Amino acid sequence: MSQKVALITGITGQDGAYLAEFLLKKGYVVHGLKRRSSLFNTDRIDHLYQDPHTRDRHFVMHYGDLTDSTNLIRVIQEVQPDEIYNLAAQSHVKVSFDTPEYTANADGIGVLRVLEAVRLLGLVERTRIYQASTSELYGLVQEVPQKETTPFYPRSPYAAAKMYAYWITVNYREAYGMFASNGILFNHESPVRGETFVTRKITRAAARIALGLQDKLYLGNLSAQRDWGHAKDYVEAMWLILQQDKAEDYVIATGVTTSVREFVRMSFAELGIEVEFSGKDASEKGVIIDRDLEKLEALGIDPVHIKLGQTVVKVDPAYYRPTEVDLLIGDPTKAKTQLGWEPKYGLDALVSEMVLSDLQVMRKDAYLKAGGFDTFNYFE
Ligand code: NDP
Ligand code: GDR
Repeated sequence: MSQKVALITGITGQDGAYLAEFLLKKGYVVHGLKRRSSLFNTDRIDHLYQDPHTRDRHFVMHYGDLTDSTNLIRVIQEVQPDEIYNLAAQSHVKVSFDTPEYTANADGIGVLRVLEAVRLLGLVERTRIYQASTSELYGLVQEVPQKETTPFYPRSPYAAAKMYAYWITVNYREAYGMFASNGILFNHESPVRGETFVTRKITRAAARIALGLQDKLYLGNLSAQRDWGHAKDYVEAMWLILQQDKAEDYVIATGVTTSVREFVRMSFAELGIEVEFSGKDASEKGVIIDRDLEKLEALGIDPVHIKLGQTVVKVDPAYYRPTEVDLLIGDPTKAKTQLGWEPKYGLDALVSEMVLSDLQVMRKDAYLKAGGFDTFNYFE
């Protein structure tokens, strides 16, 4: 049997990197679409890179953008993919309020461009399409836990664009018989999660505070609740969705929800630092109330930076969203029964992996600082 060929848009992102690795292990030839950038933007996939002069390459990158139809048509024609994973998007909910038109173009119409390219190139029979849909579609709570039949109520330009993307995918499936499926994925994180999403912002800051590189972490809505899983588990679900006999849409989630506040507590606790919250709304703060000296020592952290009574978390309303999604908790029953999908990571393991990875990363900054070099943190 010939090797399967996959095209991943958004390959330089968190999910793109995990999925590329997953598909390469399965023996696929993986093509990826990356945007031109004035700086290198391939950190997450550099370990997969193959020199263009290598014969029989399994990993090939193409310049492209979801806002450019002719580019997408050319790349898809060249690659002739068996499977397209459309992961590219302006994926930050808060930023979508600042760039609503661009977000609609890339996240909404971008999907239409991919679907049309496949149709116009006569690849409907050959190419299966996965669309990266999102739990943000559920927005304002209508029902919990949220499942495939729960009504949508988008609460941001991002979610509204993804709602168009969801339905145009369903429409092309019904109108043209395409194998096109939505994975409605709840939040999923990892050590390579973008640094401005809340989990990574927290694990990064906890590591920096422990190493004396930063005093405080400013956050927005501490009461928001999310169903957080691990990206590694979720890319497996994407693949399973495209291996079915029939194209359908699936919720992918853990079924457990946790507040941002609790995620903060868990992250500091992983480092042997106990944080307690007091106050309300914008005056709420998190203070160090205890430290586990044995744990700190085992992790090589100097307790001098961890002062009892020190405020390490404050609220900055600048991080509030004009309209918020308060509670997400998914019901993955359909994925479990039909796909045989089961997440391997619980929240404890996810937090632990992220915090310990950031501790490693931040140690580099600590060495630089100790050597007299300035380090700059954009996220304080
Ligand atoms: P990231 O933000 O980490 O990655 C997004 C990717 O899309 C990056 O490779 C980015 O390129 C690329 N991209 C952005 N705009 C364009 C464009 N106009 N043309 C081409 N490429 C573009 O997101 P994740 O990996 O976390 O998420 C993957 C997908 O899944 C997204 O569509 C997201 O909306 C969706 N999703 C994510 C969830 C999550 O919890 N992670 C949950 C549900 C859905 P660059 O690196 O150059 O910025
Ligand atoms: P989300 O993820 O909006 O759910 O979208 P994010 O981590 O940005 O926010 C989660 C919740 O935390 C609250 N919050 C903060 N968020 C950020 N980014 N920064 C803060 O300082 C902060 N303080 C509190 C937010 O208000 C929110 O309630 C992610 C993205 O990956 C989407 O692309 C994806 O579709 C959804 O998950 C499922």
